[in-house]
Amino acid sequence: MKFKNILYENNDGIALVTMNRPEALNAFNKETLGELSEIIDFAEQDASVKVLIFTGQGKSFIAGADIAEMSKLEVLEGRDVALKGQAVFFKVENIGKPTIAAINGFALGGGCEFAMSCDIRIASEFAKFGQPEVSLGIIPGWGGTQRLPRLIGKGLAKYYIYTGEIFNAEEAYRIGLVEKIVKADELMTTAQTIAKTIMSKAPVAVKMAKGSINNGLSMDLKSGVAYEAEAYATSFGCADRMEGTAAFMEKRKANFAGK
Ligand code: CO8
Repeated sequence: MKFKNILYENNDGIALVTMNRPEALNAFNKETLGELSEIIDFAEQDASVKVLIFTGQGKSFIAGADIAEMSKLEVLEGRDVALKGQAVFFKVENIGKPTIAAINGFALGGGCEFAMSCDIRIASEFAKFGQPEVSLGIIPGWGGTQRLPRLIGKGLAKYYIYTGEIFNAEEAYRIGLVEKIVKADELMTTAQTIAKTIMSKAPVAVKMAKGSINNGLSMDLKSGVAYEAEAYATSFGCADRMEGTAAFMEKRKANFAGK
């Protein structure tokens, strides 16, 4: 698949999605958002794609929304772009396959919001994070006011959103915004190792776990665990459950068919 601002390749089931507008630090313009949306639709349908890894070309992951483009928008156009980005990030969050953000550099504003829509975030030691929108006279509009407090808690989210402070990978790890920090030259191999580990597990079980976590987080606890029981039952009815338990009993490696 060929796009103007994003590189896409499928390496043995791992879709590598590289934001490729380094001259603008991979900022999201409308065109790039459209391309990302197409990629998610495509990867969802392509059964050969098992896991997606997102990263950025050059020194940035994604430096946010394209400020030059944003500065020309009327109020209602701004609202439309906010809604469009939110819809695309919902798609990213809810694709039925695991997603990993391999954050190589700046993950600011919309770039941080995008990373938060992925399932797992790993950061290079040189990554930088922040929601600096208030410096531009706006607030995060692609889910930042909602996903950041869900990930790091209300107080810290307010601190970083009100101050616009840019912080490093160590702080991102300390507050739970990223799951791992690695040396810059180990970022992609670490992301691939995580992807391969997930791929060795029962695919339907992983998909059910994702749905259960994502859906449960917008429910009260009782409804969430009820949802979990149904997702559990789905995994229990799969051939993969028979294979997984048989492999354990027979002391061999499971060979999951994803059914
Ligand atoms: N948009 C457009 N261009 C950008 C962006 C951006 N977000 N970030 C960097 N660039 C461009 C620069 O303009 C520059 O271009 P040029 O070479 O033509 O002058 C090039 O990328 C390189 O950038 P710098 O020279 O600034 O690089 P530095 O290493 O000196 O600085 C920084 C790097 C600190 C990342 C700096 O570029 C910066 O502060 N960028 C802006 C970060 C930011 O504020 N992001 C948040 C944007 S707002 C947002 O994301 C809201 C999302 C919700 C939108 C809702 C709908 C509208």
